[in-house]
Amino acid sequence: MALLAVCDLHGRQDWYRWLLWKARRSQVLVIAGDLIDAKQEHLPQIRRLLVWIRELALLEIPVLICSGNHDQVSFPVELADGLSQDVAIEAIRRDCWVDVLGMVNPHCVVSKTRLLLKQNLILTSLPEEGDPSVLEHLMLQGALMRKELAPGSRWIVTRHRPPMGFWAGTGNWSFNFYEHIERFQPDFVFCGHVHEAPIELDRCIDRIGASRIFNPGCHFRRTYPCHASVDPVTRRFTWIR
Ligand SMILES: [Mn+2]
Repeated sequence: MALLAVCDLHGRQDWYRWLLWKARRSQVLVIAGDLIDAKQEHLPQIRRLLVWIRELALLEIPVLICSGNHDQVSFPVELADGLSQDVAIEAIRRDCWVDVLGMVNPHCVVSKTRLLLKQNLILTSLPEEGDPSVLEHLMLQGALMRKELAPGSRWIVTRHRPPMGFWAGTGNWSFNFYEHIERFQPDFVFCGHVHEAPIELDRCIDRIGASRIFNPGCHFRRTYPCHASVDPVTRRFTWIR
């Protein structure tokens, strides 16, 4: 099985096209936040992403996505017309537009924990902003699923900001990601946010106990995004930057 992980796509259309092509040969796709670039106009970027996530849905592969600091914008009401009424109402109600991706693509996991029995995977998406108790709940759900429902499955968590002390990751509020990784020991954690750190360190992986922490990094001059390809069973990985 091949899991493909990227982060910090910042609305780059060439990178999203590459990803759609690459996803055909992957079993799981992880995008660790900053899907759009907040410094550019939001509406066209989100509109293109809605088209993209529907194209990806046709491949029927599981996609794990979390929001990043650049994604902290409301769902533009202009886009509600393209959604069913239920989804449109829910989309406008939510604080973050990224959750909408999980509503239009049934294979996309955003801001929740889901067990995929067939793939033997547990996927947890931790949003960039939110009540720390909600994030803790998502981690508890994953830990319980692994213990009670699917022992032997691989648990994959994504959150945009790395845990404190890793790739200059910082706790921006009271949810201490490091402590939660140490406590629950998910198999894999995918982060982003600190674009240059892995490239400067020449290393995209770190550890907290039995957990492997990845940050693929971001290199704007490339025609493809920095990415890590990981086998969740053997833990073997390749990193292209
Ligand atoms: Mn970023």
